[in-house]
Amino acid sequence: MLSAVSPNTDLASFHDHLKKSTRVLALLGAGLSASSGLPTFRGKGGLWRTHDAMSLATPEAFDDDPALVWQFYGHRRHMSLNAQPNPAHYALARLAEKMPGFQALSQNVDGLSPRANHPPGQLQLLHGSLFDVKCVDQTKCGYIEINYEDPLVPALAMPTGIDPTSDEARDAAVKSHDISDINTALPKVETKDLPFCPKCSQHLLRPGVVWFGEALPTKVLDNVDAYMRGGKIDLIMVIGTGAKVYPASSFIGDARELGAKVCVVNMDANDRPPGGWQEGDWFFEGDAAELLPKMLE
Ligand code: BV8
Repeated sequence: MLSAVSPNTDLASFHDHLKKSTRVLALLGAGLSASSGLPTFRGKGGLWRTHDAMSLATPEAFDDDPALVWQFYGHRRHMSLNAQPNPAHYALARLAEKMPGFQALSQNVDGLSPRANHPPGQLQLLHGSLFDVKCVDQTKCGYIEINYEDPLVPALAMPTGIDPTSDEARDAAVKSHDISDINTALPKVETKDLPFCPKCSQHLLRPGVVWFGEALPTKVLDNVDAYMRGGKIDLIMVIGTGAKVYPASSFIGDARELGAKVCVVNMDANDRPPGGWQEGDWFFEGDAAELLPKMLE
């Protein structure tokens, strides 16, 4: 059912409200990094078209085929390291410097907000980071490292010459391999060539991201909880996200209950907040990289 309310698109009224605000949240999604050249989950995912990215972002997928999942994450590490933060990442980092009561809640694992020097105390990485690498055994071993190596191990090196996200990679796979699986554009990787834990040397290392079915990091949830308990919230910006993933999407309703007005920044007018538009919401349609510097100046 489409909500009867239609959102405000007037930038001056948004600026007025932001100027009077002291406690502001921003829920960030893959659309924030789209202009940095990183594919969104729902968009054309390049090489991973034949795999729904969500189906690879699970513990079961890793148990079932750790090499394929590591190729997926090795590829995303490669793309993220070769991408640059865009003006939207910088605009949010500048807002954090000016407004101590601003917190960014990012669903992104691409490392671009930290590389835009977003103050770490004002950035909650809800779903971890591609550059945290940890032992699969976090109960007994618990090893974790921050690692920007590309490739992480030689077996995960991107094939030189062809950009694996390009159509020629797809054509190459179609021409030279079984066309049932586009991922044959990448060489077959054996488990023995995947990264193993240097501490316990028994288990594989895994990407330090939160997979579907896994709990978000306790520390991060505690930080969000403490922020929510800090009193009235003036505004939550919902930037470049379909807000379909829980519990991240639930923070929008939580903020509304604490008085926040909602401002959506999205390329797609259909990606409205959960529960639809409410009186006083803003919607700015377009590329976050274009809009945010204007909105937050
Ligand atoms: C948990 C890290 C419990 C990995 C990610 C049924 C109903 C409700 C919930 C569930 C359910 N079944 C299961 C669940 C729970 C599940 C969930 O929500 N599933 C969804 C699919 C329904 N959630 C979980 O499993 C979470 N854990 O619940 O744990 C628990 C508790 C205790 C103990 C044990 C367990 C964990 C969820 C975290 C999953 N990990 N990422 C990785 O990245 O590989 S989620 C991943 O997908 C992203 O991080 C992000 O959150 C999500 C993708 O969403 P978006 O960021 O919105 O990206 P998307 O491509 O979808 O959209 C892009 C948007 O940008 C679009 O709107 C587009 O229009 C816009 N856009 C594009 N370009 C631009 C733009 N906007 C502006 N400018 C542009 N240029």
